[in-house]
Amino acid sequence: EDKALGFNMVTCSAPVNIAVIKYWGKRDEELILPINSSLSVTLHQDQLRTTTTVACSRSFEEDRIWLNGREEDITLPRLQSCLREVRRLARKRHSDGDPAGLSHKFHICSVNNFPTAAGLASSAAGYACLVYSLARVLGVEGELSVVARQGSGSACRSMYGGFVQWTMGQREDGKDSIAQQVAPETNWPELRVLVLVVSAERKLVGSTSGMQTSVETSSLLKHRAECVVPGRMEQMIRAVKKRDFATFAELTMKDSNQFHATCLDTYPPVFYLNDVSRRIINLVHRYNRHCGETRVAYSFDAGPNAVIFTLQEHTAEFFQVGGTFFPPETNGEQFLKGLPITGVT
Ligand code: 2P0
Repeated sequence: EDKALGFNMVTCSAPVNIAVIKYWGKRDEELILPINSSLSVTLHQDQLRTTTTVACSRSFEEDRIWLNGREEDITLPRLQSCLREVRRLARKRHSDGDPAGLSHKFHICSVNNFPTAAGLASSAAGYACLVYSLARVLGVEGELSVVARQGSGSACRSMYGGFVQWTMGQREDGKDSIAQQVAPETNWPELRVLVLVVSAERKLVGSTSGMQTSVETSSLLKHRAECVVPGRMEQMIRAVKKRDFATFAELTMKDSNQFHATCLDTYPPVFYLNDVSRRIINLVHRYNRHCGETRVAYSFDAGPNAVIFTLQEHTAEFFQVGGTFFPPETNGEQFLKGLPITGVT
């Protein structure tokens, strides 16, 4: 902070979250209000994360943003929503005193330590980090998941660590569509998350347009939102609190599968899984069957990359079965193709 120059700067980082009960479909595109609640696991800060530096100064002429070193368009409506909402909260908070740099403009630099838009929840970590950094630089505290949600739906869940639910809410203004922690990560220290990078390419159909087409055309999605997810949310929260891995794993895999089924039920259909993804699915089921209990679960988002959930005690064995570890910076496609990943007998 440099008061003379009116210059303030903060750097924050936010991790990616992986949904085990998936968000897919909006009832309000502008406010980003979902058609169903969802639940996720926030990864550890030193895994997949976004780091954002926000500088705010009177000497800046306009708001500007750089993503991974490249300047991007600040007029993007979702970016503008976040800037507007954080400034509004700052005005409310400082109405009685120091305007805390409200006449200032922002320069924002954001970097991911993993491939952007490859279906690895880059927008979740990105918008969570943006909103948190803006709030910090303006001295705003309190409930911020409502603001992060307006950047990207899944971003509201990255505002908290551990196990997080995003309640869909009932209100038209979205004030009750917020994220809350269900249990801290310390509730289940043995849980492990492995990300298998099958492809680091940008996805063909973005989540926003994919889910829009699903809402318009898929009757399975409507059934899922109304009849399946409410019960699954309750079961999942119970499983997390009890550390019941078998139930957690089964619900996680079924929910991932139903999400991809709604993509296939979308017209025209959207394909996110590829042959490698399907081989991983088979491997996990064969492995669990071979063990006589559910030790490993998979989950896939809007891309072919696999997220594996298991417990500490089974991690080493599953690595061995899978053949090797797939670090996020490698090209998993080449890596995986050469592996005997269906070699469980
Ligand atoms: C999720 N996904 O719950 C689900 C599962 C992808 C599959 O949230 O339009 O990038 O920005 O609200 O949050 C991806 O959707 O979409 C997503 P927007 P978002 O994690």
